[in-house]
Amino acid sequence: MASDNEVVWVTQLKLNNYILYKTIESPHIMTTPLNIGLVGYGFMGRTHTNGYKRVNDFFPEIEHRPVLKAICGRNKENAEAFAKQWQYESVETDWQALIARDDIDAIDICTPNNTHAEIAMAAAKAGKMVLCEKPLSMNAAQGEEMCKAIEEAGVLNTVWYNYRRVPAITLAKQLIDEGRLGRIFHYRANFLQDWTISTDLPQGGEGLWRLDVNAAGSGVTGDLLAHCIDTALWLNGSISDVNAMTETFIKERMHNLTGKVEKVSIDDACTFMCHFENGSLGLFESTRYARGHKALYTFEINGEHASIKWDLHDLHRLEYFDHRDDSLVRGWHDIHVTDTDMPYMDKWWVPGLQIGYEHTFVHQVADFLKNVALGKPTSPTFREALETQKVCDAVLKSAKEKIWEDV
Ligand code: SOE
Repeated sequence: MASDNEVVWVTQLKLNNYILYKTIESPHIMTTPLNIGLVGYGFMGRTHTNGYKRVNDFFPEIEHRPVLKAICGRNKENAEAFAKQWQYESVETDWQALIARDDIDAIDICTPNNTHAEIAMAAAKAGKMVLCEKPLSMNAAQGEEMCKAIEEAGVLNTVWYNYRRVPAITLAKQLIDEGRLGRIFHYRANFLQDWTISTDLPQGGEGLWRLDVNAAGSGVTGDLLAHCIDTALWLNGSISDVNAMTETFIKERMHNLTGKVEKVSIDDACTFMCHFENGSLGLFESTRYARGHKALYTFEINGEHASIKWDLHDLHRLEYFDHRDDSLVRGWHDIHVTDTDMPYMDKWWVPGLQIGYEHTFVHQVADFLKNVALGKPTSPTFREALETQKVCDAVLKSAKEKIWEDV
């Protein structure tokens, strides 16, 4: 057994593209603790915490080791239950008290969107590193304030657009950057869900704040299309202008916080088209009313030489068609992104064995920690995530005013 200060090194022997894992005990390798204070114990609190817990096991070369110092949530009982389940050392019920603590290095924000700005700016002012769940802010103006605060304080930061770190998507980025697709003509993305179709579903409060415009800022635009936009900006560059339509299918819902039936002001569905600055055309659709779809995030990119397709329900595969292939075998290649030369995959199992959704958060923690050692922020930074916010604002304005809107 390795002692606390020892790390079990995993060495890899590469044989015919097949990796054999051999576990040996290393001499004492000291890691530097990085004390995490996480605000919010919901779904995202769990995904991030899992990332912190797993990262050093699978990325043993990383110098920093996240320590689950404190979980913060308004409901003491829930926060304590979360601390017990996930092994946080302490509990806070006031995020300001958390930020005031000297033993916290990084604040991770997993609370509803309307609280991101206040917590992030206070954390930056106190000199803490800030990791913020997506979307960055309620709107671009608020996002700009957040960027200024972070930059003025000079603290390390990142925004959790986790899908960038699905190995198949990272591979797509690599193929595009290598120029394999040639000139890009089309970018198409969807994010379809069906969980808000019932008229009985209330809005507001824990779990359902995504339906409350005062907590979420917008509906599917900020929640789901924001993911599609972040990936698109990363893979295909800036968007110059948009033309959108939105719909709110269920106009009133009981509000959990007031107990009254109130107007629903979020967008239940949003479709937009756009021009990218590289000359390609974009088409995006998102809804929570696509019966049968739980989290169908897909995109397709069509270039002069080749096309790429990806689907979250099959996230470890990348579909690739290259017109330059010999015509007798030309067709869609189904790349099973599990070989050890694929992004991040040398850290996991043997070729053919895939990883999933939770690993994207482990990867983001790993990249964040590597950059902490270098003193660099991690992409997407607050400033980069602000670009997504600007597109969301333009989309919502275009839909409201029925016009083309510049980003
Ligand atoms: C909404 O249902 C949601 O949980 C989003 O908030 C996440 O960002 C997305 O990844 C999955 O769907």
